[in-house]
Amino acid sequence: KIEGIIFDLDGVIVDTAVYHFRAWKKLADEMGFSFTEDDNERLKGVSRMESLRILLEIGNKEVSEEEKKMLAEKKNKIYVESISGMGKEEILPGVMNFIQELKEEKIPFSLGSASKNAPLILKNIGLYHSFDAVVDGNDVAKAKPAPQVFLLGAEKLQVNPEGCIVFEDAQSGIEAAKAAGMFAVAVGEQAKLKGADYYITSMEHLTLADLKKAAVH
Ligand code: B16
Ligand code: MG
Repeated sequence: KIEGIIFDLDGVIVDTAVYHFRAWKKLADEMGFSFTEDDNERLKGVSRMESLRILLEIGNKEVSEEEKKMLAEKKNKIYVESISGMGKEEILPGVMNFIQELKEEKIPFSLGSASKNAPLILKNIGLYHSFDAVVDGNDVAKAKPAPQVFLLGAEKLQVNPEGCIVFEDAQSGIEAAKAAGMFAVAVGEQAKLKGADYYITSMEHLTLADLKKAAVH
């Protein structure tokens, strides 16, 4: 039985990955190394500081702790500016219909995002109050692939982890969902996402009936 649903934010509800990518790329450009969209795959679902660590590794740069802090702040400023103009129109296709179905069937749902900017984004797209609970990068000490972010979501929804279905677009997130003992739905290119229980290319055309069938196995 489906007790609750947990959505990742970036890449599932909205496509902010492209904004993250542009902001990190700007930093890389300024530091004089290339950073590609393929490189960016490694940053999806990963916390801000860990993303920076990976970026610096790609660029083969060693910087002081202080400089790291500065770089992370700089990236976030660029990022926050780019998401400030976001609105409802950026909600990905299929999301609103699916949420509507959940509401009709009284299945509670929460957000499970690594982003400290998640509340801001949800408010910008007008969905903050639709969620029964929001867990984001401000609430957890251990980022994905640690299960904490999703376990806290189940707790807040007052449901069992085994009854939860997680929608994720990142490898780290799928690993986190599996570590939490949940059913993991990968959203995106199947070849890039390993170990999920069910694969969809996007939220478009997804119905609760399909999901129920898939989750029974
Ligand atoms: P922030 P998600 C993640 O969100 C992004 O996928 C990841 O690229 C980003 O580094 C992370 O949030 C932290 O974001 O810098 O805004 O705190 O996919 O878990 O919703
Ligand atoms: Mg994501």
